[in-house]
Amino acid sequence: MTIEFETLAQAIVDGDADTALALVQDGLGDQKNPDLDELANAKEILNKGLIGGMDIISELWIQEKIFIPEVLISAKVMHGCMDHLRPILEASNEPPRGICVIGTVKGDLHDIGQNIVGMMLKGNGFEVHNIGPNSSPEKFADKVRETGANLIGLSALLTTTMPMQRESIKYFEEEGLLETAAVMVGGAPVTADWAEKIDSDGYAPDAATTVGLAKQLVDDLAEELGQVAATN
Ligand code: B1M
Repeated sequence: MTIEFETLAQAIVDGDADTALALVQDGLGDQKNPDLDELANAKEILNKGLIGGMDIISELWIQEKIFIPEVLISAKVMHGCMDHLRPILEASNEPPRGICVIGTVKGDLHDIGQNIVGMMLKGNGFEVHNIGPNSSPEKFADKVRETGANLIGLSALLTTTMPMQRESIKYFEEEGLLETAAVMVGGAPVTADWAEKIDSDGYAPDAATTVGLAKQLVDDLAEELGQVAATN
């Protein structure tokens, strides 16, 4: 028997932490889909249950049927559920195929999407340093220098904070960081056109696509720098 994803999504919408957590635990345990391995199962719970719930929240907010306090409660339940999926989604025994500093740009407090992207990158062999929401260009730059990162991920969820992606890229350029690191951008209002306009190296619309983009960017960079690119 597998868990009801609609019930899980509804528990996220209702801010019902007990039900949501119980369903996630069921989905990872006794009631997991027998046709899927542990990782595929965790991805299914994330995509169909948790992100499904946040999609409903977005719709209800647009329609002004719910307000910020309800959204915050749902976001908290989502974070609690993600804590249970994190160890599975992030598990990887390979040497890192790239080092990524990821965060949401200054002025922007949304962190659910970038946390998911960070988890997926970790699970696909990247060393990930998630510096969280409201991160200034200086904070990104410090972390890149400290970790020797070759990939920077800038998330923005507001049209008013998208220009901070451009500001951040300009700052990294001035600081000479872009000679050894590529920048990718994402977030609900971000588009491929915008990414090109602000001289980002790449854009991805969702976490799954970001993994492929990240691999491509570090391989291209390695080639440019005359290093041996990772395969796959
Ligand atoms: Co905010 N909010 N919010 N909010 N919020 C939006 C973004 C909004 C579209 C809602 C709406 O009005 N329809 C709207 C923005 C409108 C606009 O700019 N055009 C909005 C607004 C207006 C605001 C406030 C200004 C509200 C206010 O105070 N009046 C305020 C801003 C605060 C601030 O940041 N300074 C605000 C506050 C909040 C909460 C704090 C209540 C809460 C955030 C809680 C948290 O994150 N801890 C919140 C939420 C939850 C949302 C919505 C409902 C959901 C966002 C989310 O988590 N989605 C959102 C509605 C929407 O997006 N349609 C909304 C689920 C998540 C899995 O998706 O983040 O898109 P997403 O991430 C995806 C992809 O985009 C991509 O991969 C992820 C996984 O597939 N991706 C990347 C993300 N980052 C990436 C980076 C990459 C690559 C891919 O490479 C680096």
